[in-house]
Amino acid sequence: MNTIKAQHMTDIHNQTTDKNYLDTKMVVKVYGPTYASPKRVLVCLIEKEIEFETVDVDLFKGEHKEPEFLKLQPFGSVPVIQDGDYTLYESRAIIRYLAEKYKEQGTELLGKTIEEKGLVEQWLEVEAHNFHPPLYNLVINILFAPLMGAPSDQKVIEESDKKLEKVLDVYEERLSNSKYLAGDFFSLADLSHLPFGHYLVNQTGRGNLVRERKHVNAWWDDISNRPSWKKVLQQYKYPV
Ligand SMILES: N[C@@H](CCC(=O)N[C@@H](CS)C(=O)NCC(=O)O)C(=O)O
Repeated sequence: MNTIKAQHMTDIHNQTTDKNYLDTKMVVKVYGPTYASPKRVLVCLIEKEIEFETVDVDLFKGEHKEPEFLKLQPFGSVPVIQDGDYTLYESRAIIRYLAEKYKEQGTELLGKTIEEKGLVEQWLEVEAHNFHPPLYNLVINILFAPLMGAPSDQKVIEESDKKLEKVLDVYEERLSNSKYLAGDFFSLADLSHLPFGHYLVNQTGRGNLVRERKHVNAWWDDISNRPSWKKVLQQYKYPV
């Protein structure tokens, strides 16, 4: 990771690469900001108004498999965060940690009552286990395989399309009854859909899966137009 470029973000708006400032002030450090899963963490940090800096990790050069990086994340994937001497990986674990640790500031993302919190957790799990896997397969086979000179698996693409459509039918039903997934408030559950939802709508040629479902479409327009997400898109370009 010799090519690491540290960027410090102050109060969302101002970026500086002032090394002295970095040395004196301890802020949350996020590894791999250009990739999708780390963007789950970035948008959460911005919603929570937490100061952070980013460290580039080039997956195409294999930097995530280097010994130095594996000390932080033994499975060799991004994101990882360092909050002082505390290290954490797995993007959904990280956003839960940040939302809880900084619950007094920024957007409330966990829900207020036990029932709300339960629904936030439920839909976070749905995102991870129902929405994400077929979409991840589409992203790998449609976007990344050609980039790496690897063949795309048509069978996987077809199966993933079918699975994702069924998942989105459930979302349509849910979102016809509440503005956001866990209720009438934006939460971690909605936020968690942004990085790969962006690929779905804009990069895979499957925007219609969202657009043709009235309530899913309105929900996507709402969450993807949040200033926090727009800032992430503007400042940390996707590799594809
Ligand atoms: N479950 C992990 C998945 C992270 C993940 O898939 N990261 C991708 C980038 S979006 C990655 O590092 N891929 C390279 C690899 O796993 O070798 C999380 O949510 O943090």
